[in-house]
Amino acid sequence: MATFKEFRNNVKPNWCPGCGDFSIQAAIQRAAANVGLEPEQLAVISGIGCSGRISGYINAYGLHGIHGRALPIAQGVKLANRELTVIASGGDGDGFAIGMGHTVHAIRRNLNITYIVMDNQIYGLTKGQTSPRSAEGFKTKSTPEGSIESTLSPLEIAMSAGATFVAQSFSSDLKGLTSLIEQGIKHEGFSLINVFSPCVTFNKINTYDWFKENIVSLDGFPDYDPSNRMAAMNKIMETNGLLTGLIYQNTTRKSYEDMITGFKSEGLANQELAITEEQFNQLVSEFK
Ligand SMILES: Cc1ncc(C[n+]2csc(CCOP(=O)(O)OP(=O)(O)O)c2C)c(N)n1
Ligand code: SF4
Repeated sequence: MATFKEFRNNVKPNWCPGCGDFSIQAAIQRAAANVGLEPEQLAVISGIGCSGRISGYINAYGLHGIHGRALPIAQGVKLANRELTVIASGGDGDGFAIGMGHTVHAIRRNLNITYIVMDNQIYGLTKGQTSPRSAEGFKTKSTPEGSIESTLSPLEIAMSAGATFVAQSFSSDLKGLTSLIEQGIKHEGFSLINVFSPCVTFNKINTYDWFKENIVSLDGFPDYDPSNRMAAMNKIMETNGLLTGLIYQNTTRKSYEDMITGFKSEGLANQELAITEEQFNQLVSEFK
């Protein structure tokens, strides 16, 4: 059985020292090992951003896609080969700005994919502009007088889009985050895990200390029932979206793959070719 070290490759991340994304990478590697995966059973598909580089830093199948398009690619991978465990990941800009249309529809489509958003509440790669997650009044180069747009609440949007698994974590909580990713991988449907991941270079407001002071952990609510949709929505709103833990899970709804009539359960690699080798070569030659 693979250990988390086998999910490492020899590419050195070029994230800034202290970036929250390092711990998210470690948590994905640990969770993959803990659920018993081998590297060839995992695909990590990412968008563009500092966070989007993650697919290149994990020893598994990977695709570093285009900005805001991690989810369409990840869904294609899953539909092509449902034997693969598919993790999609990227920044809050990637998933909640340019990619928001895909995020909402992937949530309601409910394919068996784990989507990990590395939420630093800013655009890191492009050197510090506001993201939809930035607070009102947040000053950046693109908003020198402070952002005048309201902050988007991905958890509320996910709940109203019919999400079957909604969780939130903090990159410093390696144990809690690893456990949530394991639960997300095991969940039979789409799991959204939003992870606060401080950008130490450009976001001087939402720092490690800021998150530590403001996060509200569900560990403090032993009677909380994550199957109660109304309670989940209330708790998200009560805590101004700063709640961490497994917030909502619906285990009764089937995944998209399980509802398509005639969908092949075996991965493509294990299926007979529907065309002859000659026809296949002819097809390939048309792309030369
Ligand atoms: C289609 C397209 N539009 C814009 C960009 C420029 N761009 C690259 S990354 C990025 C946002 C980065 O922020 P986020 O997704 O939150 O990731 P982070 O770098 O903070 O991890 C933008 C706007 C792009 N690469 N492609
Ligand atoms: S700019 Fe911010 S998000 Fe990007 S690597 Fe540096 S700390 Fe991380």
